[in-house]
Parts: sequence; C-alpha cells; structure tokens
Amino acid sequence: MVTSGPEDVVLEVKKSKIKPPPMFKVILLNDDFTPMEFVVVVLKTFFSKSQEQATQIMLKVHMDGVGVCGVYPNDVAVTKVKQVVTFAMKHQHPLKCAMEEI
Ligand code: TYC
Repeated sequence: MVTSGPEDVVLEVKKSKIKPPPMFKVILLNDDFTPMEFVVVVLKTFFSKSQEQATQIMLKVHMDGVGVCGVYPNDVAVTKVKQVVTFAMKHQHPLKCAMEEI
C-alpha cells in the first residue's frame, strides 16, 4: 500500500482577494453661527466623545475650518451624517457635516 508522506504536501502562499471595507471620516465644518456648546453636544451625543474630547474637536473645527469626528464603515458614516444634519436642522443651526473616504 502506498501512502503519501509530508514530502508530497505543497503549501501555496496565496494573496487574499478579500479587501478590508472602505472607511470614511465623518467631518464637521466650521460656520459663524452654530453655538460652540451645540457642537460639543453633537460630538458627545452622536460620536460618544467626552466633554474634553468634544471641546478639543470643536475648537479645532472653529480654528481650522474642519475636524474629524470619527472613522466608520460606509453605512455607519451615512447614518451619523444624517443624524447630525437632522439634529442641526431641528435646532435651526447651519452646522455642516459630511463624509470622506480615507
Ligand atoms: N465658529 C462657531 C462659533 O464661533 C463654532 C463652531 C465650531 C461652529 C465648530 C461649527 O463645526 C463647528 N460659534
């Protein structure tokens, strides 16, 4: 009887064709009218930031014009942008929120 030994085993190194999902930054844009405290509330409520983190991000947006709230897969980022836009509209603030692929 012939049995195959380990010398017959060929291991191929194959490149995985599975790509990680594309990721998106959710960003806030500065404007002259939305109160700073409102932006901090947005960051705490929808992006789970602490008071300190939210304040830092809000001030970065205020100074630089733009800041990152978080990085998420497409569906989560779309939902976050919708939630922020809806919340801002409800309170009659012109706060702009968008997403960008990284
Ligand atoms: N610039 C606003 C102000 O002075 C504050 C602000 C910060 C607005 C961040 C929007 O995304 C923003 N009241």
